[in-house]
Amino acid sequence: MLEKIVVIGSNGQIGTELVTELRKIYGDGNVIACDIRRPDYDIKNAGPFEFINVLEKDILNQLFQKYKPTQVYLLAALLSATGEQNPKLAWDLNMNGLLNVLDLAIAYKTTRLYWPSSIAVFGPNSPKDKTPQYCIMDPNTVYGISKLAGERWCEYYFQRYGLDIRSIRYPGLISWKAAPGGGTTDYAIHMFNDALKKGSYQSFLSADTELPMMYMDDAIRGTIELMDVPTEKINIRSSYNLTGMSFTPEVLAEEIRKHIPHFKLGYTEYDQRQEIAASWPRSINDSQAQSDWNWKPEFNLSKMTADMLNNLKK
Ligand code: AKB
Repeated sequence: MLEKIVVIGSNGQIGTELVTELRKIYGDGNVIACDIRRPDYDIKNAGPFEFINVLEKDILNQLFQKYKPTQVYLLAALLSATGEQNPKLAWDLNMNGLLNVLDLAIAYKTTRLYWPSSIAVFGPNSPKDKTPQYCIMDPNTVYGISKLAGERWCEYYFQRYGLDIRSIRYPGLISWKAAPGGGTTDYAIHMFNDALKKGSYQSFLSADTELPMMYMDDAIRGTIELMDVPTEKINIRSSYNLTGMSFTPEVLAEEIRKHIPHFKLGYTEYDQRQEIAASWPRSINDSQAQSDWNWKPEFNLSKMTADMLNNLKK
């Protein structure tokens, strides 16, 4: 079947790399990049682009009408740190954006829908180590609340309308191609950039704050793999736990020092992002993804660090 793929939120950290990868697989003309902002990355002329605000349902309807997408990726969202600065907007965008797309996916018989969730669905009373797929979930950020509610809506649309929806609870994503967008785990990316530019970094998370992370190459590969898995193999319609590695700022700095021996790590005064990070898991159990669709990360801390520094240097 000829695929027509719409990616909403294509200019963000994930979208930038996902669109490039999907275009390699399905052809430039079959992947429609959509965002509220003009794209400023290298693929802007490679294929179709549409200005879309996911909250404008009429315009969104015209998009579905025009392309009749077989697959939709909905990436537009406010992340944890930015969400806390504007909780109502975060709820509106993350929740109503999803509901708009869910309805249109039903109306236009979209074959598959991808929507990302996050480790932010876990909260202070969730188990911190090897956090399982199912456990207490009491998120205390508006981002986490919206992702948990979104997961319930996804499962509801699957059960009630048979919509083939697939989702991953991303850990912190590390990448060099596009800037990260207002998350708590972004400190790690800033550390790489500052290590190269200044030889030092002031972390807003404390030395021993351990968080689950993943290199973008693994995240993109995992996402496309999940979308390709036969329907009957998907046992989770809320969102799959997934992880690549876990580390603290101190451990990441040690790894960076193997390449930049003079690198110095300092710490800032109190930052609200410390509280957000403290409410999240230290590590994730992704055994369900391993058994359902053979998930396996390719990047560990040392391979990721070498690749990040190598690419950022260029
Ligand atoms: C964030 O830090 O908000 C995101 C996430 C973990 O979903 N990177």
